[in-house]
Amino acid sequence: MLDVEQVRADFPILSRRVHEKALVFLDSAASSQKPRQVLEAMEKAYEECYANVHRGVYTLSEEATNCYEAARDKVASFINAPTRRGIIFTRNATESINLVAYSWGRANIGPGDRILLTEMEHHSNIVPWQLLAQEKGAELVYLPITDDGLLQMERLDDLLDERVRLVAFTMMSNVLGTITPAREIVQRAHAAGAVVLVDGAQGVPHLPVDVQALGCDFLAFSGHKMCGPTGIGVLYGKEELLEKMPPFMGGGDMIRHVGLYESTWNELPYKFEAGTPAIVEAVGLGAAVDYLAGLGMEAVAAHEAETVAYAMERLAALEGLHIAGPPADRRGGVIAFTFRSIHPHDVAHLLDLEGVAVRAGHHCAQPLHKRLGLVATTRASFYIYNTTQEADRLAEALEKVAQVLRRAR
Ligand code: C6P
Repeated sequence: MLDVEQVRADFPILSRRVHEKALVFLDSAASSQKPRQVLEAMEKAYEECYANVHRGVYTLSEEATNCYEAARDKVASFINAPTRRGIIFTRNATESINLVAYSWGRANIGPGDRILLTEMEHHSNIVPWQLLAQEKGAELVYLPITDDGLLQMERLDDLLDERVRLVAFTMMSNVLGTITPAREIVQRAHAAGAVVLVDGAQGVPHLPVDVQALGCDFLAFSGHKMCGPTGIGVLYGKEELLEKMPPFMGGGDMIRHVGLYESTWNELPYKFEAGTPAIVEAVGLGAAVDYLAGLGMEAVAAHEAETVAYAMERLAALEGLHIAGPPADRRGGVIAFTFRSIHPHDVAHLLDLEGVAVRAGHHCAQPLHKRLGLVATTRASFYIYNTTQEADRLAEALEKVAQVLRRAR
C-alpha cells in the first residue's frame, strides 16, 4: 500500500492554504500536482544540460539528447511497449488522438466507413473523428451506456460490422469514473477487423497499463495528469502501423532529406516529431514515470479504489446528493455528482471558500451529460496524495454549502 503521508510530503503545493484553510485538491483528473522529484529534474535539466536536441555535436546538446531519449525509454518501459520506436512525444492526449485522425485516418478512412466510439467519450475523442468523418463521408456510431454509466457490452458485436474501420474509446471515463473492459473491447474489435485507439488520458495515470497485454494499436495520454508537466503527451503506436502512416506535421527533425519539391522522412519515432520538441518537459515526464513506477501502479490503483469507496459512502449519505456512474468497484478515482438543485458552479465556488478544489461543468463531455439528462455536474477527483480525511473535508464542506443556502432562502 501507499504511504500517503510520505507521498504528500513530496508535493510542495499541498502545504498551501486557500481562504485560510488547508488546501484539499480534488481536481487531479483535470491536471495532477507535481512532486518535488519532477520539479527538481526539470530545474536540473535547465541548469546543467540544456540545449536543443538531435542537432548539435557539442557536449551539452549530446547530453540534452541523451536525457530526452532516456525519457522515451522510461515511458516505453512504463507501458511495456515492445520498442521505443513506437513512443511519440506530442503535446498532450488531444494532439496524440489528432495525430492518428489526421495521419492514419486520412490514409485509411473513406466514404461509408464507420468509426465506433462510446457515449462516455471526452470531446478530444469525439471531435477529431467528427472532422475526419465529415471530410471523408464516413459515419460515427456510438456504443451506448447503461443508466448507471457502464458500457452496453452486449451491443458491441452488433455494432462491430464490416464497415467499422476504427474503434476509439476511453480506458476510464473522466466523468463517471467507469473503468472500461479495455482488453475485451480490443480483442472483439480486432476480431471484427478494426484498428483500435485507446484514450488513456485517465487510465495511464491511475492504472497499471501494459500495451502488449492490452493489444491496442494506439494509446494516447498526457504527462500533466500523471505528475508530469504540461506540454508533453504520448502517442504509443504499433510500429507496423506507424511505419505506413504519412507524417502529421512537416518541419525540422522529421525529415531524412529535403529537396526543393519533395522530401523523405526520418525513421520512427522522429517522423512524427516535427520541430524542436518539449525537451525539458519530456525530462519531467521521465521523472514522473520514475516516481509512479517507484510507488507501483498496483498500489496507486489500490489506494484510489480505497479512497474513492470511502468518499462515495460519505457523499451518498448526504441528503439530495446524486452520484453519476457505477458503484465504487467499477470505477477509478472520479466522482461527479449533483447536489440538491444547487448549480454545480455554485457548489464548486462555495467549496473553494472551504479550501476544497473541485471542477464544475460538463468536463468536456457534453454528449455524455446529455445522455445522463444533466447540464453539468460537480466533480471530485482523487489521486495518490488524497486521503480519507480529505473526503471527510469534502463531505463536511458540502454540508456547510447546504446550510449556507438554506439560510439564504
Ligand atoms: N480531461 C478533465 O478535467 P488533454 O487536455 O489533451 O491533456 O486531455 C484530453 C482528455 C482526453 N481524454 C480524457 C478521458 C480526458 O479526461 C481528457 C482531459 C480533463 O477531465 C481536462 S478537460
